[in-house]
Amino acid sequence: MQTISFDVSGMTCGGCTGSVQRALSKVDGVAQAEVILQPGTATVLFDPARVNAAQIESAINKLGYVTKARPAQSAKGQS
Ligand SMILES: [Cu+2]
Repeated sequence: MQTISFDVSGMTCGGCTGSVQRALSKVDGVAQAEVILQPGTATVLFDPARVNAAQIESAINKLGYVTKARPAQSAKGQS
């Protein structure tokens, strides 16, 4: 399992985070997804043998949000 964090922009309320989270958890190979409204991040635990970062990213893009994977491997988004 691998963790990746994405910056997600365009989310404005809890409905947005909820739909991103639902979409991510439907992606085959994603074990867990945590979406935070402020500052707009999605942290995804996934199986790299079944899905890659680009596929996860496109699942977010399909909802209309702009996203970019963070280069850092470890998730430490709780400033
Ligand atoms: Cu919203």
